[in-house]
Amino acid sequence: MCLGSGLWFKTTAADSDNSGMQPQRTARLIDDAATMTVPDDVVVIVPTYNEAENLESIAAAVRAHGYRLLIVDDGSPDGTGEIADTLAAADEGVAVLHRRTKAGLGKAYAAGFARALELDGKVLCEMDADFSHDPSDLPRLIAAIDEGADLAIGSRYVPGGGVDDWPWHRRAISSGGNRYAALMLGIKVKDATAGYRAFRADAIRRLRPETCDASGYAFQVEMAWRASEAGLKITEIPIRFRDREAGTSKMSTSIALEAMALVTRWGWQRRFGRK
Ligand SMILES: Nc1nc2c(ncn2[C@@H]2O[C@H](COP(=O)(O)OP(=O)(O)O)[C@@H](O)[C@H]2O)c(=O)[nH]1
Ligand SMILES: [Mg+2]
Repeated sequence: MCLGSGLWFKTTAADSDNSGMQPQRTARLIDDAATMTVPDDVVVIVPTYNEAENLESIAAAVRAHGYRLLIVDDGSPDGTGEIADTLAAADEGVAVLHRRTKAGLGKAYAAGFARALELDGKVLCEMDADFSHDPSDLPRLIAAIDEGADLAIGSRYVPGGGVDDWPWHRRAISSGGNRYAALMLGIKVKDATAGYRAFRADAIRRLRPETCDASGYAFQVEMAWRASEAGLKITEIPIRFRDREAGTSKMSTSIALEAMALVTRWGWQRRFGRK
């Protein structure tokens, strides 16, 4: 495990602008509540496994907003980790967490959250590397945190949200998984499997993702469940989810089965009181 880049910068582009204009940070603190998130407070965590074709453009899209980027790569054999190191070397707003082997999306996020807290992120986002999550939706998720949410979920299943160009079997897994999770766990969230999220840092400290059971995509359900059990404020923001254009999906039968088995187990534990 090593970091591709050393220090994070703590100023925004506007802060270091010596053109005589008011720095953006100061202007916003005067205009808004003192708790208003500035771009440098945000760490967008992007897990990668074989995303060489997508990484440079997704990194550019995140950095264009001024948000910090943390790439969590699980030893991708296609050179994604090396691309991440090059990006981090050229930009101190980009960091890389290298993990030796592919251990699943959930474990990658748990490690990423721990690192993002060490880096003093105030709002921690989850986003896929493949443009299924449109980076231009990030400000809406972060605005929901500023408006009081502890967790903002980019949701496909609230009015205005949806899925474009997914094959029928992926739609079935996604909507069936959501309905099953709602039934077994009593979660009110409409899109509990969504992987596009923003968390207030305190919410992550409370939810302790490093103690989650799930290794794969069930991690998203587990975190939504924990958040709802903890009484955190969850806001769903409509998003259009698009199928990836480059690279291949890592969704597999074993990942779907892990999710199904875990949700079933949690549901039984919930009903019969064993934790
Ligand atoms: N680090 C890491 N990233 C992963 C792993 N599995 C998936 N990802 C990443 O998680 C994101 C979502 O995966 P993807 O294959 O697009 O899933 P799909 O959109 O459900 O088909 C992508 O950025 C992947 O590269 C993993 O085991 N480790
Ligand atoms: Mg994807």
